[in-house]
Parts: sequence; C-alpha cells; structure tokens
Amino acid sequence: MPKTLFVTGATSGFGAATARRFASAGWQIVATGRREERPAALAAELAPAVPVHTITLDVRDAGAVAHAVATLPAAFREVDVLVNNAGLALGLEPAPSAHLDDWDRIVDTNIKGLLYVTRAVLPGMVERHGGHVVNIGSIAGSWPYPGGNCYGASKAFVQQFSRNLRADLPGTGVRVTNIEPGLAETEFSVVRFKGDADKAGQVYAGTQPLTAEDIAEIVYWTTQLPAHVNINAVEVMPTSQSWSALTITRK
Ligand code: NDP
Ligand code: 8X3
Repeated sequence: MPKTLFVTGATSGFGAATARRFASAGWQIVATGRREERPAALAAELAPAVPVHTITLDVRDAGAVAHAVATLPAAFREVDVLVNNAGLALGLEPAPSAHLDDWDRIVDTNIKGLLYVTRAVLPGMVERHGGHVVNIGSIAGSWPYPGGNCYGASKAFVQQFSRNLRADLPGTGVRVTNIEPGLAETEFSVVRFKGDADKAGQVYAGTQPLTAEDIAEIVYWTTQLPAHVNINAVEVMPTSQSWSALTITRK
C-alpha cells in the first residue's frame, strides 16, 4: 500500500511541486485547490505513475473541508502526510491604507483554512498513531517588513500554531513541522499584486530566488527522517537574501 500525501493548494507553486516530489517517490496523492482544471491536469500528469485523487476545494469553506476529508475514497483515507500549503499575500500597502477585504482573505485562507484542514485530518493520524503535518509558514512570520502587516502576522500564527500542535500531540507519534521560506518565485507575487505580472516580475529581477522544487525537496526531506526525529521548523532563504538594518526616523 503506497503512502498518502494530502496537499492543499496543489494547483501551482510549492503545492504542485510537492505533489510531484512525493509522486516521484511512489506516494499516492490527494491534490486540492480551487482552480478546477489544474488539479485535473496534475492528475493527468501523475496518474500514470501513482494513484491521484483530486478535490476542488476552497480551504476557507469549513463545511467543504470537513466533507472532503470525511468522503475521501477508502484507498486515500489514511493520510500519512498533510501539507498545509494553500495561502496567499494580498497587497503591500502600509497598514493605514491596506484594504480590509485583503486582510479578511488572508486571515480566512492562511489562518482559518489551515485550521479547518488540520482539524479534519488530525484525528485520523492520532487514531493510527502516526502522521506528519507540514505547515508552510514564511520568514515573514518571524521578520517584519514594510507592507507585510497582515500577511506576516498570519504566518506568525502558523509558526506558533505549529508549535502548539506539537504541545498537544505528545505520545501520538504525529510529527509537526513548519517550513519558513523566503523569496521564492511562484505565482505568489502575481497573486499579491492582483495580476500585475510586471510588478511581480520585478520582485525576482536580477536575483536568484528559491524555486518551488527547492521547497518541495525540503518538505519531502523532513518527512523522510526516522520516526523519532521531528524537525520543528526550517527557515530557508535564497543565498541572495539576508537581513537589513532597522530603520531609524531622524528629525
Ligand atoms: P502560489 O500562488 O503559486 O500558490 C498558492 C496556492 O494556494 C495555489 O495553489 C492556490 O490555488 C492555493 N490557494 C490560495 N487560496 C486558496 C484557497 N482559499 N483554497 C484553496 N487553495 C488556495 O504561491 P506559493 O506556491 O508561493 O505559495 C504557497 C504557500 O507558500 C503559501 O502559503 C505562501 O504564503 C507560502 N510562501 C510563499 C513564499 C514565496 O515567496 N513564494 C515564501 C514563503 C511562504 P487556487 O488559487 O487554485 O486555489
Ligand atoms: C513570502 C516571502 O518575504 O515575500 O512569504 O513575505 S515574503
């Protein structure tokens, strides 16, 4: 029986790369995302090699999440690894001029969506005495930057929720890892800048960002360590990214 990966946001970026990485190792895949045609395309790509179950799923819909997990086909029901990847940033405006509906969507997706999926999948892992929840956080959860306001705070939530999950799971055999990537070229910036591809391109211009495959490899690695090893967090930046000085306002 192959092992089972359940990944949210498998329609692009880290999620799609993670599905491909696990499939290349023989895992069967539950691939979810909102855009209906994309999980289907991924399934067509992977299904000749491994079983794939696709679900059109908006993680903000608590009822749909519970239903999707409760009605997984029998062969996919025993989820070994959950990758809570679905997420987004919207805008880079400073807080006084940020759009409230952007903040709502960030909170509903990055925080509440992740909670819904985790709550639905976790009891099965505990019952089977094993499993691994891999959350996709961000360096933005630890390091503030101008315009990061709600997005960074949502990833700080993911960081602390990951730690608190561990505190709730002693003796269960369930592992929890928070992956905290820095600059990575995916559709992330196109989404953040609401379809402005030029603006998104400038984020990565003249530098070498991380790739979705880099992150997928790290996710996979954390799940392949012996069962007694729990990687709590992995913070990863491209070599071309590092910290800068704090800002000081002068008269
Ligand atoms: P992408 O925009 O390429 O992928 C985001 C994925 O999330 C898509 O598959 C999208 O699918 C899915 N998604 C968004 N909203 C929802 C929703 N409501 N329900 C279900 N799925 C949803 O960006 P990345 O691959 O870069 O982002 C993946 C994760 O990595 C996010 O959590 C992001 O915050 C995080 N991250 C990204 C970094 C980067 O620089 N790229 C760095 C650090 C963290 P669909 O639209 O079809 O629903
Ligand atoms: C995405 C990385 O630095 O753009 O989480 O917030 S950053």
